[in-house]
Amino acid sequence: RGGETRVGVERMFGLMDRFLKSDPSSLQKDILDHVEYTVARSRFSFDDFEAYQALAHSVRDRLIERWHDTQLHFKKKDPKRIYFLSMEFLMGRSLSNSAINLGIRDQYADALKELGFEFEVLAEQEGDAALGNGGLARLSACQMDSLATMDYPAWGYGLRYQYGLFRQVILDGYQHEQPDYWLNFGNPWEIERVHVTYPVKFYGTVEDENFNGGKRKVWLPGETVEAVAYDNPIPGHGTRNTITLRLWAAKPSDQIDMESYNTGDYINAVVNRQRAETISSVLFPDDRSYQGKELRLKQQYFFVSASLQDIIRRFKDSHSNFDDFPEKVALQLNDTHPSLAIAEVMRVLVDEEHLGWNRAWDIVCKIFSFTTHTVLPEGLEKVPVDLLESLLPRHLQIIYDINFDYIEELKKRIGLDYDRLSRMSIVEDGAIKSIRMANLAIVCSHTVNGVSRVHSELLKTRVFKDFYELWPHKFDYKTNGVTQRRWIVVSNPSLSALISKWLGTEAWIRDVDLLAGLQEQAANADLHEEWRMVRKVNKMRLAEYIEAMSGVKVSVSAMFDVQIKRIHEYKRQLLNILGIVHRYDCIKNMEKSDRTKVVPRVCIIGGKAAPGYEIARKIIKLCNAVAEKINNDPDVGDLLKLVFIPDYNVSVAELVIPGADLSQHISTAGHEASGTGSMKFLMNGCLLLATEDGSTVEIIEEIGKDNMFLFGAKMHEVPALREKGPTLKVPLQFARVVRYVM
Ligand code: GL7
Repeated sequence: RGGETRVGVERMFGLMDRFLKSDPSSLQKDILDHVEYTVARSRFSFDDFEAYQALAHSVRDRLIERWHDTQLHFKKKDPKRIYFLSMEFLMGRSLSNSAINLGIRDQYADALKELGFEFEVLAEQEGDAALGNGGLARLSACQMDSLATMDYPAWGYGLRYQYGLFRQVILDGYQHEQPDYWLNFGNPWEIERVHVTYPVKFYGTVEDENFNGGKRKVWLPGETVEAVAYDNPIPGHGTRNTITLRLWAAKPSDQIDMESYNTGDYINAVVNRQRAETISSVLFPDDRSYQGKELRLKQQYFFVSASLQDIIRRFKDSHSNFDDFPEKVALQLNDTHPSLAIAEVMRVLVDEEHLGWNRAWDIVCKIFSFTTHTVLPEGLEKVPVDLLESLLPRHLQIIYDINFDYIEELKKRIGLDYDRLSRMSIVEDGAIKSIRMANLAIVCSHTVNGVSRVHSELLKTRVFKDFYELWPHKFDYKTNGVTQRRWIVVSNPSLSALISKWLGTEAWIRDVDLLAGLQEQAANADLHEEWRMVRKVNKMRLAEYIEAMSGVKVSVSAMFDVQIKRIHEYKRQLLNILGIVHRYDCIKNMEKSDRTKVVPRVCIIGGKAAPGYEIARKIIKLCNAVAEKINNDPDVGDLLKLVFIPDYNVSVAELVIPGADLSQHISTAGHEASGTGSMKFLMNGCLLLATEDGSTVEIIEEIGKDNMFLFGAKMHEVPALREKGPTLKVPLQFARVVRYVM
């Protein structure tokens, strides 16, 4: 914990004097200078997008100032650093978040007004940074914000994909994917570090070499690619602590393949070099499994190797003895995706730093901790041995050696229980011999955490039962959270102002527990009235968006019933749609006089299906078909509408969540490791319709069963229900759906 950061960074170097000024006329000058010198437009004629670019650069200047101060401070203090390794970060837009965390959003808004621009309008010019799939990736982004705000000396490491998560276009009700080349218009929030580059090696062979009278392994790689750092400063709120999200891009290495140049095949040589860039070109769009793809493995090693070279270089800048490494370095593995880092640290310490296996192993066991985000054993990553052997031959040897020592140790602890030994082995001897990345991560980490209490119970009793029995002390849980800065302050400014007014402080923006103070006013009619007004305005904004995106006019006095998340069978959008069909059916069969009792409802569904996930794609088509039918039935009118919001992403969530009355989190109990959407809706005063799954269990404890609509089977009831199979009613329901849709 960098507890002293705030005070420290501020006092150091008398920095207050160096702040760029933030009064409206300084800001205006700044923006206009950027229009002229950065965007290269005339300061007398520029459009909204150019104004956004200039504004973003002006905010970025202020970020950079604090960011440099933070680096200097930590360099001097040399605290233990947290390194958060994640393949995915769903950052969304940065402008509002940065300006708010810097405490100068309102000053900018004033400055812009005089120039004839509106802050919010410019903020919407920014595209989303969608370098991730779903909850796991957005969690990483929220964690970066919190680490900065809470003054941790933390670094995030990831990949700078050129194509983020695909754009979803709906044609004739079907999902179509379009590439998201998000860097097309530049990215003012990143700083390219042309001098922070590392070679990353692949393929080749491992040879034995004579060394100190013995033998040692030497990896002779077959391909080298350069990793270039792109830094994204992440400002904390109410602190000068501004941490770094360092993303790696692949570039061709400078090491020239003389062979091809000499043979005169210049064009092919250049084209081959250029292929290196494909490593960081595209994010895999499946949100759960990546089994057996070479490019995916390459991406994993590429980012792990570059990050570790960077981390070790930073450590060696001020330390000469690796025994201090665990005092200065904590490596958090965000799911199994970065777990090659374990083998890589061993390789560097043994092969390059010549520490000796036992000493290196001792260090490795102290530095890694592992967060798992999965419930299902089939969701656990496995890497085919053949693939690893060809791409990273030395790492495979190291993993085998780790496994050998570990299994020997295990035999001493549990005896010759071969079934259990084979379940716990890092190497799986199946039809396709594979490395179980989760087993590797558990064996080598000092802490393994689940992401909610029930998730952790599932890990202990099912998914990792064998490991829990062996090392109960390693297992822990950290229930997911979301940052109120993004999910209230940025996305719902009117609610934010209301909360600060009624609490009489803005301190809740840093300390979310203070929101509980509103309980004292729970019965206050004025607060209710203001709250309703805020909701209404947000609903109007959302209704406009719905009309613009889908052409459907919705009434803001209807209840907005929302389910937005990745499309998955276990998340049960299908059940929601069947429920909507049933509601439609009821309304149609109702006496006219009874219809007055129906609460008008706008059902909103949004989410992307993984491109290869056929059933999920069909659920989208079904939703659109049902919507078509219902929305065009004048007999039902405003009593029921269904809208599929296309291209769900962080910015769409920021718009939809503040306008929701009811939100659905209805996964089959025992399937959602945590779920974080529910927390975002809850913070915005939305009611939840939920199953007892993941973090909902803890939400129930916090807010009480009476304050939410609990729904569906409990976890322990699910197996018996599955056993029983479908009841007779189900085919009838389907028959109805088919009748309505066709
Ligand atoms: C997930 C879980 O499914 C989700 O329940 C959890 O909230 C999230 C963050 O911990 O991680 N695991 C996963 O692979 N994805 C998730 O969203 C994509």
